[in-house]
Amino acid sequence: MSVLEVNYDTSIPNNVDLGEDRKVLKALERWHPGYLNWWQGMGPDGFQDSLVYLRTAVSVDLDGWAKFGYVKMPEYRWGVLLAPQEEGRKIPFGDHMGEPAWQEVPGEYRSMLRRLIVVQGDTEPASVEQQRYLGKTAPSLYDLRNLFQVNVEEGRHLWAMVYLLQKYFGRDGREEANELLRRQSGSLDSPRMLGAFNEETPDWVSFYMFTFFTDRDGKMQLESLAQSGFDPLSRTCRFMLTEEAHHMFVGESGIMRIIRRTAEAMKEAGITDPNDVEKIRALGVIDLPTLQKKINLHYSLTIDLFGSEISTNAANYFTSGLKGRFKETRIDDDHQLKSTTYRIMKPGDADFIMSDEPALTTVNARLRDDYSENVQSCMDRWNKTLEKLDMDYQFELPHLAFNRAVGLFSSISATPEGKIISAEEWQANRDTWLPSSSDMDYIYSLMKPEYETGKYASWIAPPRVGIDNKPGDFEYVKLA
Ligand code: BYC
Ligand code: FE
Ligand code: FE
Repeated sequence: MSVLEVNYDTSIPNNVDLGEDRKVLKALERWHPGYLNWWQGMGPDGFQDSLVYLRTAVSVDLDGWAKFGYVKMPEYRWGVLLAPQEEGRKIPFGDHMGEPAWQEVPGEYRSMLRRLIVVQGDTEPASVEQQRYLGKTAPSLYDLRNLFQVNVEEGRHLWAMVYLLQKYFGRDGREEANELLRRQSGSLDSPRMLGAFNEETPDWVSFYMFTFFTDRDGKMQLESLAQSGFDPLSRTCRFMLTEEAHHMFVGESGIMRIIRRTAEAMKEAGITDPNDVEKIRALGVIDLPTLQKKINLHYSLTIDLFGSEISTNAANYFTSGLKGRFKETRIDDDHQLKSTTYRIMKPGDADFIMSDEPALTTVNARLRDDYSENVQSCMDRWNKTLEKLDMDYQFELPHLAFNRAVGLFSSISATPEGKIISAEEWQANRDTWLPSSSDMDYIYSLMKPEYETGKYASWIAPPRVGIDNKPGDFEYVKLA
């Protein structure tokens, strides 16, 4: 069997020789019932007996790694899949740069490494919990299938981190693995670890925004962890990234389809002003200003996930070789950052100032900037589409300082345009910048399920191509 193939003979599909690693296999088998219990209790509400046309990873060979077929979600084969080991891989940055990548946990960094793996692991089930009720209001079977694909893969991402904890961290790894099933998104006494993962994802616009913005934070963080000197983490993250692409596609194309549908309905009704919210809503579609408010919300929540702009945690992760920068190996510098600087924006007395800070303590800010650049280029595509559709409207990312709860900007109030204002003024204008309860009520009023094969809810256009090249009237989910 090629090293790229996945072994489906053990109870847990894997390409890490679990069949030979009885101790770890046993530990994972002991964790498995709790996971299934969590999936049934906190995963998609209903639909557990439906047949969903899902992809399952059967190989880590990037040409043809997945196979498609109807699966009942609880029977999905969640597996442990690592990208192939790179012969002679060296630690690419930090104090240990140039040394052979670690195949075992470096003792001196054990707790830092465990913390990173736990934080990463915590977000995966959190997102499934946040998306739990969306199936009830899916705009089509195609979208329902995409939701469930994302959900089972986030479940697999949890497995990926739990494997590292069980294999490399002994008893405390096992305890952490159990805790990952105990914390719950939005819970008052044991919430998920990071802010955005305790927010609600109450409707499909939120879902597309979440997969567009927040799964993209996932991509950026996984890219930096894929640089890790701890080779098993690097390999795990590299394979997770292949799945992540689809999650972001679901978000980006979802918003694009909403835009298309809105433009089409406006044209039919002869409405030319995108800000004529009332008339547009009367058509049963989502107006662009409301989408802009959703962008403001999800972007600001997601950039909080990068941590403080100036962070000694981040510097320590970097120096110890555990977490690198985006595309670390392609950056042309010393990869040690002992004497270089990075320019960041900071709040000044009345305005913002640019400041050169040590590059080492600003790696969070740099990753966030790389993220923002990526988001902007995708948003440019939405804006191009708006132009082509003759819509007199362009989306804009809000200023970095807008609506922040983490980092340098969290102590000030700023408008989306980046004007510093008083907290009172901010509150008084909140509903013009962020979705108000009536905006949310309107969106929610549109959330009626459309389960008929090949049909789509009134507020969203059909996709241009199906999943796995299936035709438009393909039955992506056979409801039980
Ligand atoms: N909320 O030095 P600081 C994904 C804490 S998404 C709450 O500023 P640091 C996915 C921080 O933990 C990717 N707490 O930041 C997407 C620290 O606490 P301690 C997930 C926060 O540590 C969609 C303190 O504040 N992966 O995969 O440099 C669907 C000071 O921290 C927050 C990762 O994040 C917050 N927003 O960086 C499914 C990668 N921000 O330690 C999945 C792993 C900070 O003092 N994690 N804090 O108690 C990391 O690299 C880092 O933990 C962070 C924070 C980048 C998150
Ligand atoms: Fe994930
Ligand atoms: Fe994801």
